[in-house]
Amino acid sequence: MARTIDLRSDTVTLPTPAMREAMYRAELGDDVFGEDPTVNRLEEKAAERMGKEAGLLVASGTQGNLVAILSHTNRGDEVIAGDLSHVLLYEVAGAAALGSLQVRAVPTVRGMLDLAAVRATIRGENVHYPKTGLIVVENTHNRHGGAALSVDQMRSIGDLAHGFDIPFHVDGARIFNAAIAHRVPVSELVANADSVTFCLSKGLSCPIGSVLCGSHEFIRKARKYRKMVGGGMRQAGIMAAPGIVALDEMVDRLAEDHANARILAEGLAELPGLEVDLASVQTNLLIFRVRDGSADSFAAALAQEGVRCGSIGDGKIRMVTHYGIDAEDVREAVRAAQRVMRVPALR
Ligand code: TLP
Repeated sequence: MARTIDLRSDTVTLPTPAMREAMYRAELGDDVFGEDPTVNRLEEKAAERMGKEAGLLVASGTQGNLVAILSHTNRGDEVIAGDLSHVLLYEVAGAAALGSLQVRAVPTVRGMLDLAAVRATIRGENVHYPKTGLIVVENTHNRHGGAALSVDQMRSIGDLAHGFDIPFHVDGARIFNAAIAHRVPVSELVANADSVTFCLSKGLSCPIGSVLCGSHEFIRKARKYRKMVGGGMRQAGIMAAPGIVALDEMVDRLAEDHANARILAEGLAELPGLEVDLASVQTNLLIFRVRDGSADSFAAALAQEGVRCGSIGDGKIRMVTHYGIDAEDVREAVRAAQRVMRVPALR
C-alpha cells in the first residue's frame, strides 16, 4: 500500500536519526534543580539565537504562551491579541481560566494586527477599566495561512506597545519560518519583543518541546509559573537534545518546505472548485476554500486517496508541508485532489 502523505500539520514530523542519537547520548540531570546540562545548553543556545538573555524549555507552544502571559500580567488585566490568534482560539482559554485575564481581540490582515484598533483597545486610566497588561502577536500566523510578518511590522507593534508601557509577547511557534521567508536573522524579527515562544516540535521536527525566551528577570518568573502548571520536568535533557540538533541542522531546510508549499498551492490553484490565493502563500502553510462541495467531504475523499489534510471550518482546508514531505509528495497530493474534484458526489 502506498504511504499516507500527511499534510495535517508540521507537528506530525518525526525526529531525525541525528536527533534520536542525541537523545540516546544526552547528558542528564534534574532540571528542576537547574542541573540538566543538556537543557541548560539548549536554553542558552535558544536565547542567543533569539537575541534574548535567557531561555526556558517548556512542554509545548501552548504552555510557553500560557507561562509568558501569566508572567507578564496580573489577575484581572486585559491581553490584546489578534482575532484569529492561536492564543485566543486554540489554547483552551488558558489565559481566562488560569490567569483570570480578559482577552480582547483586534482585527488582523494577513497576520498583522490593525494598529489603530490596538491603540483604540488599550485602556486609559478610569475606575471602570482593567489594565492592558500585554499585547500578543503571532508570527508566522497559523489561521492566516502561514503569513510571515516582517521586521518592520514586528517593530511597529513593539513600538506601539512600549509607547504605552505594555509588554509585547510573540507567539513564534513558527518564527523560524518567518525568518526564512524574509531572509533575516530570527533575532531581528523579535528584537523589540519582551518575550517569544518558539516550537521545536513543528517544522524543526523535534518530538516535543518549545522554548520561551526573554530577559533574565522574566525567565526567573516564568520558571515558577512553569512549575505551577506542572511543567517542571526532571531529566528533560532527552527532549532538549533534539532541540540542539534542530537549531544546528533543521532551520535552513525550512526553505524546502516553503518551496514545496508553493508547488502545492500552484497545483491546487489550477483545479476548478478550489479557491487558492497564491499571493497569500509565504511559508509552509496553505489555507484554501473548497468552492464546490463541502470542505469536510473534500478532506474525507482526499484521505481515501492517501492524502491527509485539515478541514478547519468555514469551508476551508489547511495543508502544511514539513520534513518528510518532498516535492514529489506534494505533486501526488495535487493529483489526488484532482481525482477527488472529479467525484460527482462532491459537486
Ligand atoms: N498549532 C497546531 C494546532 O494547535 C492547531 C497546528 O497544528 O498548527 N501557536 C501557534 C501559532 C500554533 O500553530 C500552535 C500549534 C501553538 C501555538 C501551540 O503549540 P503546541 O501544539 O505545541 O501546544
